[in-house]
Amino acid sequence: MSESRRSFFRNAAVVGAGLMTWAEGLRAQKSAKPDANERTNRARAKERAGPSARMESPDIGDLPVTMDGDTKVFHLIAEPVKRKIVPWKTLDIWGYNGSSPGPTIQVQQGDRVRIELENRLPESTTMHWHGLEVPVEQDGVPYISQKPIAPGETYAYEFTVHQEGTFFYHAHSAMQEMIGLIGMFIAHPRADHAPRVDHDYGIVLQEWAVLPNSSVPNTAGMEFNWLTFNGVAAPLTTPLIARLGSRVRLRFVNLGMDHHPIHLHGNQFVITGTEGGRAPESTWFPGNTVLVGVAQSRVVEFEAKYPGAWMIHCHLPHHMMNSMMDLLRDRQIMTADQTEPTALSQMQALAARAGFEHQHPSPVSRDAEKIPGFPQDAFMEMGMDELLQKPETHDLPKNWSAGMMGMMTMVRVLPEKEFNEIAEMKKSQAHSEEDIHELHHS
Ligand SMILES: [Cu+2]
Repeated sequence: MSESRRSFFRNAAVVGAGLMTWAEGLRAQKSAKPDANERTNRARAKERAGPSARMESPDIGDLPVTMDGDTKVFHLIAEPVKRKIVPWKTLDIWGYNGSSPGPTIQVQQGDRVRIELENRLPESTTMHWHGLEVPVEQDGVPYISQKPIAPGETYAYEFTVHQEGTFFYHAHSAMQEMIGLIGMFIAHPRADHAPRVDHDYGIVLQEWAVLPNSSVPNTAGMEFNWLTFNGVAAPLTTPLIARLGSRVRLRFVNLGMDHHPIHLHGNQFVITGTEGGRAPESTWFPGNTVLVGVAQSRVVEFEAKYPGAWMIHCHLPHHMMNSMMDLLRDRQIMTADQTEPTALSQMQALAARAGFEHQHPSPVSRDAEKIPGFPQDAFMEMGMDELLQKPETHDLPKNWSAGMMGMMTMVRVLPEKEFNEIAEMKKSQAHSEEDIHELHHS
């Protein structure tokens, strides 16, 4: 019996009522005449033995858990953090445990959880469990369901997670949300959803209004100029890796001022879940763009049938670019530089902060500056492959980073050999990081 089945039966024994519902559901499913899709799905599910994929949130980690009897205990620290969002720009924002978004909390449906929230902010805060059905005194609304948690205080939230799905946690005050106090809260179902997925990725969408040469977002401003996936803008976003022939789940969570139409290249997906949990299969329809509204979660799944590096990005044009507001002087009075030498020197000024040499990779015509409207994207591409080396970017085409900006990442669908190569690199990187950690602590 697989581990997940075993733990399911353990849980089921505790909540007998849950078992009944599940067993009835299973019987109902069996008695219905399977259509071709279902047969394929079942065949596929059979091939996919072994433990279910744990959700990965690239560029942010998981919050560690300890046990107190049967209760899962998490310790969240609300605090100011420095977040490098692109190699040449670091923001002063607020987050949890050194990260914004905060580390991901992953639990199993049915778990009893306690989250100790330590407030190291200079002001009061509370925590709201977005989408979770918790007793009202755990709801995290200042003055209404609890007293605000003062700076220096720790407050414990405790509840049982009877749902499954893609939820999130956030401070329940507008400005604190906008300066980064948010994280994902994933509740895995007691029994795996069918069809099983092989890869499961979570992404938090955020936006920031940062004035020129400032590092602190203006949380009252509406001029959003930095758009991030999991707290980083492309090309710093870590590509998602998927094995060719696998089934991939992507979960998007939005807590900003704008709705984001997230588009996947070269594939069709179905929306299999929302901030309310799993959607019935009868509601699934194909698409390749999902609108992730403010305060919503959207979960999509697709079969990774086509090898390649497939973009995933917000399709609002202004959300597919990085801010050039730090280039002062003439950029303030004209749309962009029109001559190559001045454009190059401006871009080099930015590049110098991160320590790389800027060479714009795409040619322009000789009479370009005589054409009204020029330039549009001509000088905006910044190739910095060498600063972005990690297993997930291994072997991408030269200058790949010049094509990536803003709310953008990619899913790299890789044949067995390439997939395993990168998986091995990730594993040995994780080990060497552990070694470094050991060294520092021995
Ligand atoms: Cu967007």
